[in-house]
Amino acid sequence: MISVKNKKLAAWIEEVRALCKPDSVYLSDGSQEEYDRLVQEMVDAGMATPLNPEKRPGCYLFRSHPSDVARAESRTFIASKNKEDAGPTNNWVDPDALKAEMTALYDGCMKGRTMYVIPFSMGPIGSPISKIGVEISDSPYVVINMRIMTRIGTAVLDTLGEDGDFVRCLHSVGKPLAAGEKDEGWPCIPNVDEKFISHFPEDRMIWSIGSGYGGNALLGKKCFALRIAGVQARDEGWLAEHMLILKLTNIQGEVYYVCGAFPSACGKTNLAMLEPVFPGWKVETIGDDIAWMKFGKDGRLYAINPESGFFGVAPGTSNQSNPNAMKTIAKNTIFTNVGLTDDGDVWWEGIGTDAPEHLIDWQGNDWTPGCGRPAAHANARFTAPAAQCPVIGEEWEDPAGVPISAILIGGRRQSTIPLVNESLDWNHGIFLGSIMGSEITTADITDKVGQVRRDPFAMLPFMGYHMGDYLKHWIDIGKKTDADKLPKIFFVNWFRKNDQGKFIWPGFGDNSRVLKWITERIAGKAAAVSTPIGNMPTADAIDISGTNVSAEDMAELLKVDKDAWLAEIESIKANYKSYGDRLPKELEQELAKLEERLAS
Ligand code: TSX
Ligand code: MN
Repeated sequence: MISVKNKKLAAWIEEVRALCKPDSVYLSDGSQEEYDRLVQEMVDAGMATPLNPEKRPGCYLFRSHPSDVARAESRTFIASKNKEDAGPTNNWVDPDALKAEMTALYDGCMKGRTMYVIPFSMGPIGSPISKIGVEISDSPYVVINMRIMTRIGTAVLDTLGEDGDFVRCLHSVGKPLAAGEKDEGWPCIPNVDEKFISHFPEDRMIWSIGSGYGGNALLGKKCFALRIAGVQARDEGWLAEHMLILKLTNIQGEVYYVCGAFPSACGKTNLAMLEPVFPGWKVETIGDDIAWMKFGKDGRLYAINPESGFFGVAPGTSNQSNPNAMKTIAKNTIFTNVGLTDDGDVWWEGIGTDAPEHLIDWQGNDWTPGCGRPAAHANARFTAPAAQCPVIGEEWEDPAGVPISAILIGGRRQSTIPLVNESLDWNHGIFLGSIMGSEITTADITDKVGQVRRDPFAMLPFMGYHMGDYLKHWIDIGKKTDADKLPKIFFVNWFRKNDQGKFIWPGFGDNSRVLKWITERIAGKAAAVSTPIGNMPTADAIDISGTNVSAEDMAELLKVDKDAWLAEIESIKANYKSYGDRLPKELEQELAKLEERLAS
C-alpha cells in the first residue's frame, strides 16, 4: 500500500485501484534509477529495443500496434454537462452516461498489471503559471514518456501538499492479463471504436482507455495542457494555446519572444529551432508545441512552455530541415515506429541519408528500399528532453515565463494567403486566427481535397469547449490590458505555390527573413503597405538576397488577390454559421469590415 499525504489523491488512488484491480500499485518518484529500471523491464519483456550505444546512447525503440499509431480524433470526447458547451467542432457525450459506460470498461482492466501513479507538473514546478496533474496508468511506456515530456515525481507531490488540487488523468491500455499471460507486443484495444479519450471539463478530469499512443495516452499534453487547461484558462482569464515559443535575438542584441500557432504538418518544431540566415541573428527554442500565457504585473502576456520535452514527428526530420532537432535526439531519446537499421540506429523517410540496403520496418518486418512500404510510420515519433536541444533558450524554465511581442498564425495554403500580413489590431488578429486553416490533402476525405479546413488558432482538434466561446475569450483577453502591451498578430504562409505547383517560398531557415520584418514592425522601424486584408511588407521590405526568389515570386507572395478573397469570404461565412449565436459579434464585424475594404 502506498501512502501519499494529499487526501484527495490518496482517496482517488484507492478508488481507481478498487475499480481497475491491478496486481500492484506503484508511486513514481521520477528518478533516473526508476526510468532505467522500467526501460530494462520493457527490454526484458521484448517491448523495447535498445539502440546501438555507440550511435544512439541511451536510446530505445518501441513499435506500437499497427492500429494504435495516432491520436484517435473520432474517439475523443468532450463530456460537458450541456451539449451546447462542447460546440459544433467536438464529439459530445453526456458525462453521466459516459462515466457509466467507461466505469464498466475500467472494471478489472488492469488485472495482471502494475498501476503506476505519476504526479506531474505542467510547467516548471512551483511556477505561478504551472498546474499539477496526476496520471494513473497501467503502461510503463507512459511513465517513461511522461518523465521526458513533463516534470514528474516526488517534487510534484511535495508542491501539491496535503490539500492541493490536481487534474485527474486516468489511463489504461485496456488489456488485462490473465494469470500467467504475457503481453505479445504492444498492448491496446485494437478496434478504434472501442477506444475512448474522454474529457470532463467541469470535473477537470480525463479518462482514456484502449490506446497507448501519444496524445491518447500521455495525458499531460493535448488532453490536459490544451483541452482541460483551455477551460481553466477561459475561467481564470489566461490562454492555453497550441503554439511554439521562440526567442529571436537580432544582431543588435535585441530580444523578441514570439509565439506561433500552426496546424499539424506545418513544421512547428522546425520553426521553433530555426537557424536564421542572417549573420549575428539567433533563434532559440522555448517550446515547440504548447504555450500557456498569463498577464504579468506590467500588463504584458508572459508565456511558459508547460512541457519539458519534444514529442516530434520523425519522418521529414533531417539535418537539412531541422539540424537542431537531429542533435536533440542524438541520445536519451525514445523512438516509436521508426525503422531500425542493421547497425542498431534509426532511419526514416526524409532523414536525409540514403536508405540502407536492409532494415527492420516499424512493424518489425524486413524492409528493403523499393519494397513498396514505408520504413517508418508517417506519424512515427521521437520523445526527447528539451534540455538536450542545442539552441534551448536559457530562460526556457523561467517560472515567470517570457514576455510575448508577437503571435504568428498560419496554415498550409497554396494560394490566397500571402507570405506575411500584419493584423490591424487585436480583434482583427483574432479574426485572422479564426479563419486560418490548411487545404485538405489526405485522401480520406477525397471529395474535399483542396478545400480549406478551418482550424482556428490550430486548436480544432484540441478544443475543450465551444469554439465560438473560445474566440470570444480571445477577444476578451484583449480588453484586459492596454492595446500597446498586447502582442502583435501576424498571419504567415510558408506554403504558397505557383501555377506549376512548385513552392515559391524557400521556407525553413529562410523564414527568418519574414521574422526579421516582423521584429522591425514591432520596433516601428519597417514601413508597411496598408491593404484591405492588413498591413503588408513593401515590395523590397523582405530581404531576399542570396535566395532564388525572383521579384515576380515576391510580388505573387505579397499580392492581395481580391477575387480569391471574395471567395474566401463566402467560405468564412459558411464556417461562421456553424458557431450559431456563439460567434462573437466582434468577428462578424471584422468580416463585414473586410468585405467593405475589399469593395472600396
Ligand atoms: O517545416 C517546414 N517549414 C518551416 C520551417 C521552419 N516545412 C516542412 C513542412 C512539413 C513539416 C516546409 N515545407 C516549409 C517550412 O517553411 N516550407 C515547405 C515547402 C517547401 C519544401 C521544399 C522546398 C521549399 C519549400 N525546397 C526544396 O525542396 C529545395
Ligand atoms: Mn501539436
